[in-house]
Amino acid sequence: MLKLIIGNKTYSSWSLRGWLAAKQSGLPFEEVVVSLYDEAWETRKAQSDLAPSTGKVPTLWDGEAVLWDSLAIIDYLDTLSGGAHFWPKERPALALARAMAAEMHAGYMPLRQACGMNLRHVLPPAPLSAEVSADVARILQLWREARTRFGGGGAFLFGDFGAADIMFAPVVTRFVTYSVAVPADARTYMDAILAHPFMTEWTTAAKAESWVIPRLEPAGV
Ligand SMILES: N[C@@H](CCC(=O)N[C@@H](CS)C(=O)NCC(=O)O)C(=O)O
Repeated sequence: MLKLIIGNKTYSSWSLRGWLAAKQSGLPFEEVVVSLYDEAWETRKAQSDLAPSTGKVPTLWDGEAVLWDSLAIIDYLDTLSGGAHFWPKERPALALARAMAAEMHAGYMPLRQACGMNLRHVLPPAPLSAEVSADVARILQLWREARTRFGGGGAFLFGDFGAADIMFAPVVTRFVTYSVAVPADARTYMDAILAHPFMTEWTTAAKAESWVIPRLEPAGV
């Protein structure tokens, strides 16, 4: 059976992407949660199941095959599950979905640094830097473009839940955590993500965690 190693569900945005991909594949998998950055972490990350990724999660084992990195995991599981669960079929939609997923994977550093994923809090609105605001504006523009051109009346970016939604799901939770102001169409999309059964399963499990990683907690809370 597949084995997916992930970090704390409260904090680990890349793990959420890998886990959503495993769920979306429909394939059975064993889930192993490791507690990131605690006193045992340096030892834990050197163990044989995490050594290939140098301790990065998500890490996916498929027998002797191992891969890490959320986007690589999505593509591997897409292949393994028959190619029908992750990407839109039509080329213009496929092109935008792939470009959006890649842009998310490689970019938005100001947003990612200023607004780490933390499912424990909804913080009062606070001013965003110009760089973070630019990331937010770009994401909202891409969501609107995908849904307008290719949403086809479905609830997600390209109609059905897929790889692009998986990549942006932790952005949705960040917008909630940091009370980022969004227009109504974005809020509708965010609500669909938050209500997706995979997301409610993850957030319920996150709420049951007791780990606290001080450096990932907002100041003054
Ligand atoms: N590019 C990777 C990023 C993975 C990553 O940085 N994961 C973080 C947790 S969210 C991690 O493994 N941190 C542990 C460490 O760096 O020691 C992906 O797409 O999966």
